[in-house]
Amino acid sequence: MSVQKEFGTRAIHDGQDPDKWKHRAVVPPISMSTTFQQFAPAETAGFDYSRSGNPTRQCLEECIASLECAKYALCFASGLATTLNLVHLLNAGDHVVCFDDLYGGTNRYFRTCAARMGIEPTFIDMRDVNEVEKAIRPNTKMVWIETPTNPTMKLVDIEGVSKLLKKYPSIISVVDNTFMSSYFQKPLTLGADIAMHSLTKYMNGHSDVVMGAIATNNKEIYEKLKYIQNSLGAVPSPFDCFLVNRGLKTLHLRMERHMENGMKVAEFLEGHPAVEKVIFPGLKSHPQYELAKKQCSGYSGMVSFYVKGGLSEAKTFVQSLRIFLLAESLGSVESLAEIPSLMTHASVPNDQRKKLGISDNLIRLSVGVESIKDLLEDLDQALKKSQSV
Ligand code: P1T
Repeated sequence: MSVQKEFGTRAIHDGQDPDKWKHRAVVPPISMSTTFQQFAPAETAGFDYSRSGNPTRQCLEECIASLECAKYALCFASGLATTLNLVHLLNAGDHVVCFDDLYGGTNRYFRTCAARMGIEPTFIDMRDVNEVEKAIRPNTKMVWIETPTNPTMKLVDIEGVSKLLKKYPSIISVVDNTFMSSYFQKPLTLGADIAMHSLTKYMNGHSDVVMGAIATNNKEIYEKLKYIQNSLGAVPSPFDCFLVNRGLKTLHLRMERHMENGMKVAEFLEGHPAVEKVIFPGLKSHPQYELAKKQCSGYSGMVSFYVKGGLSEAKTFVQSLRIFLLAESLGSVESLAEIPSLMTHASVPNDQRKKLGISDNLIRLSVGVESIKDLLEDLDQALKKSQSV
């Protein structure tokens, strides 16, 4: 029998033992001090300088490690700062195999900044695991997976890729777990080396912090990344760590409601005359529905769909919404809608966007935890308006 406590208990307690603090505070104090008094030179009570380590950050890192079933976790100033730190595990001349359908900012980072530093990315469709093997070169050192992808909700078989990579021990696999959160998907138990997050999204869940994290069971990778975390210095503030810690305490509750609402929205859209096609891994019509059922324990509130028509219908739809807010980002309690081709994925080159299915009538919804009746009524009235242009 496992002595591991269940997810909701770990989210509320792990890393936050009141015995850690002098007054046994139930809520971890926000340790704003940038520096820590030493007993003697280089003799500390565990912390010396807040970039290198901070008590509030440590609480959060321990909690995230527990939620990802990992031994170690590290937090960074944003999701993209996390990506940057991970790429610093590599050397100029190394090659990275990336899923071709990534968050626009990750795609841009690999194509421009990382490429300028001598890191060579290749973008492939990883829905077929065999394509990963075909893309591997003698200098391949990292495989970058995002699943489900942002915004077209394609899936990668994490276990399949991890099995394949056993033949290539010098290649590190990274799974961007942002869309599922630690609650619905555990990349490390499926064999990945590193799970990464934009904590900005579901993990924090309240649209008030930008932050990222990694989790791993590999001590060597952890130690290298801890060194890089301190050397690059893109660390989050203690106040933000406190907020994410608080957000995590309701992650399991929020995700259940996001899934329930997401499912109802997806089903509603699938039957709506103004909708061309819906993409949601929890729908039987999703081409990778079986894989989603196998590797995730649920679905988030991310629903993409093609509205009938083109850019003008899409614009009318998002501008007619009254409860869904027209905004980038995702994974928070409030519902958001956006047009990826103009917003989150505008930096992806036009021909690549076309190939990936990010056309001007693609809408991405982040379904929040509001009352479903109001959300469906809102979508219905905006869809009707979109067709009357
Ligand atoms: O925004 P930041 O915390 O730096 O995280 C980057 C990031 C990484 N990975 C995924 C899957 C993401 O979706 C993001 C950020 N995405 C948005 C801002 C968005 O609206 O899609």
